Amino acid sequence: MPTRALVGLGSNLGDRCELLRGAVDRMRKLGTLVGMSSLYETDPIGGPRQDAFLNAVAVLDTELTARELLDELLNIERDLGRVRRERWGPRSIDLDLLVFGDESIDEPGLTVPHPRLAERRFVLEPLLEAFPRVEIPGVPDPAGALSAVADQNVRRLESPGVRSLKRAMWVAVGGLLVVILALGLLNS
Ligand code: A4P
Ligand code: MG
Repeated sequence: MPTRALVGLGSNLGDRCELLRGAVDRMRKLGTLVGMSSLYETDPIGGPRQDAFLNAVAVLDTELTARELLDELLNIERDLGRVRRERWGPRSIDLDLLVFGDESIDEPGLTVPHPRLAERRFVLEPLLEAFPRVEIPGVPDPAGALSAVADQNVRRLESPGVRSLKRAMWVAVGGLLVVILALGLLNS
């Protein structure tokens, strides 16, 4: 029986989009990817002055244990060239195990649910988009927690697919208006 895991992805160094894509591709080998939020551009929380992050949340059904999954996520970070300098400093890729089924774990090197997730809009907003009915041990009201951090700045980015669909729609609407206008002129 697989466990549903929520994984937070973040990047504010290098080609952020490509790094997140690389991480998601590698995560497909760890189970079944059953959901993915949009990408969010987010103001950095904590740490030194640094560039904006791209954040997202993935929903993964996995047969791994929480410890095995975290080890694999740390391997992916290494694979993608993550270098650890200062805490909360800029990073090419950060993969956090946010939630692991209904498990509460507090061991050396592994705390689940992620201890700071309820204070962070860059986590809660994509998480609730990817898995609206999520139940988080210790966070009885995730939507309420999200309202409490509404002052943190995050911006949902449209996927290229949605963007080109909208562009095509506007072109079609524009074309229709031109035809209606031309018919009106012909009839007058
Ligand atoms: N670790 C323990 N539990 C976990 C878990 N559930 N998931 C250990 C992931 N790692 C876990 O992590 C340090 C160690 O935490 C790991 O070796 C693992 O054994 P790290 O990634 O090296 O250090 P870090 O990320 O700098 O520290 P920390 O405290 O995990 O930072 P956070 O809380 O992840 O915050 N602002 C925006 N807008 N977007 C961001 O993505 N990220 C951070 C980092 C700060 N501000 C941000 C963002
Ligand atoms: Mg981390």
